[in-house]
Amino acid sequence: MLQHLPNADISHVPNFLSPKECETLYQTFLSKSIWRQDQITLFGKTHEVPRLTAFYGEKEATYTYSRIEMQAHSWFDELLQLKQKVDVECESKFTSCLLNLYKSGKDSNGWHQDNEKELGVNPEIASVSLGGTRLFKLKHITRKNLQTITIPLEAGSLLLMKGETQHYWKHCIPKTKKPVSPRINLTFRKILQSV
Ligand SMILES: O=C(O)CCC(=O)C(=O)O
Repeated sequence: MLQHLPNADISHVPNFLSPKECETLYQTFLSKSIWRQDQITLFGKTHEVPRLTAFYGEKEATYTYSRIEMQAHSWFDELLQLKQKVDVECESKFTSCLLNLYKSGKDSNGWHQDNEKELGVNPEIASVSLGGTRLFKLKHITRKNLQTITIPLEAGSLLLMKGETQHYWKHCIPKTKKPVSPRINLTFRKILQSV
């Protein structure tokens, strides 16, 4: 499915991974990833980031968002194999992966653009989902008359954002009161080293 949205280039492949692959990979990434709990200071108040994260990639890749700096751990086999499968599907070559673990519906990812300078002018982000389905929301930054878009990200799906999407659209994973299973999301990114 392709989202025909203005100022965006977004594609969604619902069955990128089989249910069996999803099950195995979920357990593997849950147990093998080096998860961290970061804190964020907003308006002078310090909060825990409402999810766990882990960052993997090529040697010396660093990624900074919301003033949190992450140093890449080296790829492990299953993650590198998934990256290679994503590279083929997206006809791209990703260099890093930020994993998010949403333990329950209380965990979330607030409205943001992935527009850090190390992602380049037109960031390309491929997002693979495992575990419970969560809603992915998109809203245009300047055209307030455009409706918010909601895409349920099911286990095994791949969402690719590229082109000028990050200049014009914010995205988020809102909290939910509905019962949801834990979810692991893997966002493959290209980090430019010289910025
Ligand atoms: O969990 C998701 O699907 C979105 C993750 C995300 O927006 C991010 O890591 O920047």
